[in-house]
Amino acid sequence: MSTERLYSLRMRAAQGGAHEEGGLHISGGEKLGVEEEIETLVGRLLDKALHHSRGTADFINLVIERVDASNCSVLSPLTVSTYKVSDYRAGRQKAVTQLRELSVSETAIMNAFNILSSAQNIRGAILLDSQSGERLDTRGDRGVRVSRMDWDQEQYASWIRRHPQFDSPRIAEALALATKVVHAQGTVAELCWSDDPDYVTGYVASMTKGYCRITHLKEEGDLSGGRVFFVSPGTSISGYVEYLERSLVWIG
Ligand code: PML
Ligand code: MG
Ligand code: MG
Repeated sequence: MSTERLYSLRMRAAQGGAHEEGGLHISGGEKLGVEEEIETLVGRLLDKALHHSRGTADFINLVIERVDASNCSVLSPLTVSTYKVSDYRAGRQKAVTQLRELSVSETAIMNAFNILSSAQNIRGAILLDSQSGERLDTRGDRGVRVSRMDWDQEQYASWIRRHPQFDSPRIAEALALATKVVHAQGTVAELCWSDDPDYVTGYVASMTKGYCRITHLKEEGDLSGGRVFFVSPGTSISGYVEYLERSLVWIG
């Protein structure tokens, strides 16, 4: 675990100009690393931005910020399970059942599916009240960008040795994000599927059920996707967003 001269790296890439000028969101990524790792991490983020199934980026925003390494928490990755389903309809039904079991209301579930299946250009997460289903953030297409979390590299190597079937940067990144999100005070569950047209597996994450992958949550070729966080009624949204965007979390 790195404790000195630690940097947060945040990338977002778009096509057709910057996101704020109407460009199409291509990809985003976040990493933590010490000074000597920055070049490598920047390389990985640029590679992700420039070789993407959503298109070729012509706008890349990369922010590298020194962060206070003394103030961090360490979270164990959520337990991962995979539900194999034959198509996205069965997958969505599975996700609905899980969200119901987590006491997310029918309205909130319906709103989440409507948002994710029509969203083609949201780069962060949408916050929904887990009971009323109302949208709680005021970020528009920007959404809430969870950052300042990453795997401890040694812990990741050991985790992968125990879970070789999950050896992919995409799963590593999504699991790190979901682990941070689920530990935020106020999170009831997260529902996610990728906005990449060639990746149809998504997940429902929660404290009680862990990270439950569902092999189909959309059809191949579909550009829709993103993340919805279901939040308990009465949660302070400014504190919630502050934790997701600013607090430092090592996964391991
Ligand atoms: C993404 O690609 O942005 C999200 C991927 C979510 C699912 C990853 C997995 O297969 O567990
Ligand atoms: Mg993404
Ligand atoms: Mg994506």
